[in-house]
Amino acid sequence: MTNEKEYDYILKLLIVGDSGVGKSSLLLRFADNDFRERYISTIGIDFKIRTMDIDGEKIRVQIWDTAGQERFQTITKTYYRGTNGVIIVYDVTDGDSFVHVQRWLAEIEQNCETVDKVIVGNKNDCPERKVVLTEDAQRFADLMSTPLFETSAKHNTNVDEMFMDIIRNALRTKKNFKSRMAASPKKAVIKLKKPRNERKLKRKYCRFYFSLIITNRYFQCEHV
Ligand SMILES: Nc1nc2c(ncn2[C@@H]2O[C@H](COP(=O)(O)OP(=O)(O)OP(=O)(O)O)[C@@H](O)[C@H]2O)c(=O)[nH]1
Ligand SMILES: [Mg+2]
Repeated sequence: MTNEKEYDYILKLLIVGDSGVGKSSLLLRFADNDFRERYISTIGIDFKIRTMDIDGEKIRVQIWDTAGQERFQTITKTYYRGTNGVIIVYDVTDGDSFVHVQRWLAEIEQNCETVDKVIVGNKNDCPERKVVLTEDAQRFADLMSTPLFETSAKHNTNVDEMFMDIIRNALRTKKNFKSRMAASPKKAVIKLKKPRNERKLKRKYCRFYFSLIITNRYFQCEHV
């Protein structure tokens, strides 16, 4: 048995994007430095864990690899909760997968509170087949205020750089949030206003009781 702390921070990342863009391949390259030509579509969800040292701290990163197929979308949605970073992948040789990035971003917006994002153009290893130009992708990423990386899981280009960028950003956000919470715990308390209807109803009941008292007094007076 060891007393050593297993990790200082835990981060949860999610990889989303259309089917076949190379989500699982990116994860396989980052976690195991491996690549497979054969396409085996992910069923539901899969995940890998990597523990790393960043600036002297142990960071445990859980990376959830979702299935791009439409029929798994309901399952995917349940995994957004508690996510620190989302990697949105498209295929630079498939224009539709790039167009759909906007849809993935909207889904993240709907399902996550505070989350760091990165847009990734994968399969950037065959210039003849490339249809999504870097400048168009960069313009879109700038518009969305999201970093862009072009990668190749096959040639191992930019994969580590992309993962380390989102991990560092998500870690910074998590630390900032923690220190803000520690500095002003009171600010974290959310005061809920009573719904208007409930207040109206209360006022109505008060008036009703008041008129009962008045009527009662009146009757008592009459009887005397
Ligand atoms: N040329 C090239 N092929 C790639 C690259 N990354 C993945 N592929 C191939 O693309 C196919 C699909 O890759 P996957 O990683 O399974 O795709 P996915 O996004 O996980 O697909 P789903 O699980 O169905 O959502 C496989 O045949 C991979 O070998 C890449 O960087 N370059
Ligand atoms: Mg997959």
